[in-house]
Amino acid sequence: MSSSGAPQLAPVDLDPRAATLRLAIAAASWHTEIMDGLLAGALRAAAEAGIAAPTVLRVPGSFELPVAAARLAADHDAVVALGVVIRGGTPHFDYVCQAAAMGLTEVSVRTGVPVGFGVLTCDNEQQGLDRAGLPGSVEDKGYEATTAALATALLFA
Ligand code: DLZ
Repeated sequence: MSSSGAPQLAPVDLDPRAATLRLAIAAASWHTEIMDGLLAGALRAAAEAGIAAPTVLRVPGSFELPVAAARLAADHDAVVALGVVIRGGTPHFDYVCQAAAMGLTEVSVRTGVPVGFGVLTCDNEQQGLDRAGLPGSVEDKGYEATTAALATALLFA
């Protein structure tokens, strides 16, 4: 999927009421360096929106993101799910990616709470590093997913 055509959304340009939103970040723990970049980007976007202390919940893997998002959606206005899944030699990749995507979609639609999709589904580690908002990365998917979740939550605030 190409990122060309992405909207130029910046947290500082959001409605100032963004600062009052209850934001939660659910973050998986596989692939530490990439995850650290995604989480830093999400926290940077939150801070730029005026949210100093979002809830951060670490889960073991991306498969656990939907249940975490479901719990967090109960008492937050917006949720961001962060994870990194890297293709291996078995079909496990497809099952984890599908479970995360379908599960997070289900949570969002059922609860009406926006869930930002910051789960990288990569063929190799370099693809993740390129999108993690790290020095040398070309994209910052944690930042983007957080901004999208906040912008969507504001539509209903
Ligand atoms: C098992 C597994 C594998 C092989 N790869 C990843 C991965 O690349 N990224 C990720 O977030 N999680 C991975 N997992 C763990 C699963 O998401 C899950 O935590 C376990 O299957 C336990 O439910």
